[in-house]
Amino acid sequence: MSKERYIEAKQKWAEKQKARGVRAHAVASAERLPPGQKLTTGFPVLDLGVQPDIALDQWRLKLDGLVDAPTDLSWAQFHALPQVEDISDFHCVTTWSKYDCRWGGVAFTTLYELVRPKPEARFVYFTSYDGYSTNVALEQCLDDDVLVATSFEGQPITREHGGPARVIIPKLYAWKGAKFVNGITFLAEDKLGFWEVRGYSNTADPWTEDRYA
Ligand SMILES: Nc1nc2c(c(=O)[nH]1)N[C@H]1C(S)=C(S)[C@@H](COP(=O)(O)O)O[C@H]1N2
Ligand SMILES: [Mo]
Repeated sequence: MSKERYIEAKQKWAEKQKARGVRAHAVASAERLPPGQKLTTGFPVLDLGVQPDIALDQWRLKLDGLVDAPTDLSWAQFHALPQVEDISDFHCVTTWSKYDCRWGGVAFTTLYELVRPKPEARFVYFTSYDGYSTNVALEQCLDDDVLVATSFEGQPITREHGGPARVIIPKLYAWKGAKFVNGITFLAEDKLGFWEVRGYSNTADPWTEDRYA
């Protein structure tokens, strides 16, 4: 199941590379704003009141759990992986949306190739330097637009917006994307994250206003 998703994401990337420079927008749809959302041109900050200050030479991204090749990447090792840029829309559950965010970093599919999850891995649990966590089905992480991003609009992601690195999962409400990310664990069983144990929806689909469980 996740194998098919993975192949689909790789195909979409091939098409996107071809269209580079031609397509200016993330989605060329008139119905682009999910129900109950308001468009913002600013960029609000949402966090737990802590914005950890991580020196790049201290930064690590640990990938573990049900994988053949667990690893602990340094900043240099992370940047030695293929880097991509992608433009996507951002939807926060508190009802603001932001269009055409240009994120740069490593595609989730690249990390998937690197660690080779075992067939029984079906869920992903993300952890962060501020104590945050969130969980997503592996299949949803295997969309082509899912990134571990280190740049926004061509600049390093600022600390308030989750730098050095944050997860971007455009098709889900933004709490599913961990800022200050430091761990990605592949699991057989789902494990609820910070907001998911506090009543937020586990599936978080903006198009069905799947906000709270
Ligand atoms: N580590 C961490 N990641 C996080 C959060 C957080 O508090 N800590 N908040 C989430 C929520 S609710 C949203 S809407 C987005 C906000 O990202 P922004 O502050 O860049 O707008 O980050 C998500 N990821
Ligand atoms: Mo949010």
